Amino acid sequence: AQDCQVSNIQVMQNFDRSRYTGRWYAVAKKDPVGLFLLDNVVAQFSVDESGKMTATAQGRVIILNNWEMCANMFGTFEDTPDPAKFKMRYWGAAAYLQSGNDDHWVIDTDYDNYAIHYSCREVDLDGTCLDGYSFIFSRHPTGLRPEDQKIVTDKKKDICFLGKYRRVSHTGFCESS
Ligand code: AZE
Repeated sequence: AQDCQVSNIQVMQNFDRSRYTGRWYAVAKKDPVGLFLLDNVVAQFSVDESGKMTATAQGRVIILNNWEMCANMFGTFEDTPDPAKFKMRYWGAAAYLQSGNDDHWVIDTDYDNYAIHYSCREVDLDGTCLDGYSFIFSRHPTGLRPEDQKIVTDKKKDICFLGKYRRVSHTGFCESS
């Protein structure tokens, strides 16, 4: 099932954005090229009155000349024909933070414990992902439940990012800001 073609990646069936709302703790991440959220990454998803999905995210970053800070980020999601595939426009609370427009795919979630997110920024000529990132989220700040770990490992393989993740530590760095 893994030919690593971005266009063949299976996403969550019948994705329910309202069940996805609330707080998610990043427990692992696969980095893209360039600047990225380092650790202490927490995301909060909402659905507004009109049904549009929005999110905020926090995470430790190091910008410019080794300036360490907590990045407060915002994202708005544009729907696509697939309910689990979005376009995310994102920006920082401060102008010197990053902004952009990325794919935002929900690969799998049980809504109550784990979620696997995927974003390919650049598809290679052969159809595989040349530059992408992914977050493994948990509802629990302590990490994934043992029973969810195999599901997550299988999905990492399906999206061809197995072995490319790093653990995301939570030290409280962003809790005061
Ligand atoms: C994501 C999900 C919730 C909303 C947002 C997310 C992504 C944020 C970034 C932030 C990068 C910031 C940098 C600052 C210097 C996927 C966690 C906005 C990609 C690099």
